[in-house]
Amino acid sequence: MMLKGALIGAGFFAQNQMHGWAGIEGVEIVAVCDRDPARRDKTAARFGARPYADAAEMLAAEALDFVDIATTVASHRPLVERAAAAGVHVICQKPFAGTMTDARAMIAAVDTAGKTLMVHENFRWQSAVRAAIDALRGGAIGQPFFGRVSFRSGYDVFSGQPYLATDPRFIIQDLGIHILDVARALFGDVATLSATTRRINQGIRGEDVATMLLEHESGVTSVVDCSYATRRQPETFPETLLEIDGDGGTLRLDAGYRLVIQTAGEQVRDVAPPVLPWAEQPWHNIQESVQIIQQHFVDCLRAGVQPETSGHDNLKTLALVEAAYRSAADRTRIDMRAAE
Ligand code: NAD
Ligand code: 89V
Repeated sequence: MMLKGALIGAGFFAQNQMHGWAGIEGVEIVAVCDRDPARRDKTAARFGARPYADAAEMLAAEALDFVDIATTVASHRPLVERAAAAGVHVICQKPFAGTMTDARAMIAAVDTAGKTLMVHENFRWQSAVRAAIDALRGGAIGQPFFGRVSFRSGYDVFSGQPYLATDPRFIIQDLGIHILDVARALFGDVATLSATTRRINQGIRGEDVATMLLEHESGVTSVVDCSYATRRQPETFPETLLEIDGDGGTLRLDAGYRLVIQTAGEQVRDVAPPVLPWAEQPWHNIQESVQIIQQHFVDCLRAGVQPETSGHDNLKTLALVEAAYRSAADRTRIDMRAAE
């Protein structure tokens, strides 16, 4: 059966989501909603969907199976609650919520409606990152005991996403959230977290460097380090680099999408993502993961199972974000069992 969806928020990143949907069998995006007339009309015309200025009007007029919310965080709660009241499944972009209270309210609304809620937390679905996750889960280096999950760049993200320069919170809320989620996908849930933050670029409002130390319930200690103030060659945006030690060997995801596994011998794999026909370097890595997470959502709906990054799951990633800001401000180590 064809699934009918609608996009809410037709801005910078949503174009990738529309391209992604166009490549997924059995899904049709029939409507596009944005308050900005130029954005909604352009996106609707480009992808052959009906344009709407108002989400409530669209939900009343269209017979939808799901909505894909691609607005920034401030509008997520009213939009998710409205979609839940209309009885449709929901995908919502990260950061899912600005507070744990908002996150819990959205989860409860969709649960009450008996529908599925997935947070568009796509970094763990990047094919290179997924190759590392699969190798680790498959026991390639035995039991891991140390991990570094690292994203360091000097790329100008502000021209495409100007709000990143003016929001009071920057790198942990926007990017660290992905990297913390990858650490959870690799090493499991977190027992304690401590963090430091810095602002190197004085032209922005929030922090652009964050270094976090995580003790996982599995016994792994990981360092999650993020920077948009790192000028180096090669510029690795938007690659997440990994360094993992296990009792049977080491695994690295190196710059240039090189997966290196050293045990008795060495195995080197090129895990570079394809550049999809609509994608462009260097964003192709993220763009491919959009289509992969969308396919995961559709597969889960059809199978009647929860997506990996369901609302409930994402609460744990959001709690790490909150804990990192608190730890950096108070210079304390946060016990996550008390923080969720
Ligand atoms: P944007 O500002 O370019 O686009 C958001 C659009 O939503 C705007 O056109 C705005 O008019 C519209 N909008 C806002 N409230 C609305 C409402 N109530 N009803 C209808 N339309 C509304 O933002 P962006 O850069 O595209 O980012 C959107 C989200 O995507 C952010 O949460 C961002 O963090 C996330 N993002 C995710 C990734 C990723 O890889 N997962 C990458 C980039 C951005
Ligand atoms: O993926 C994201 O959420 C983007 C960026 C890579 C720029 O941080 O906002």
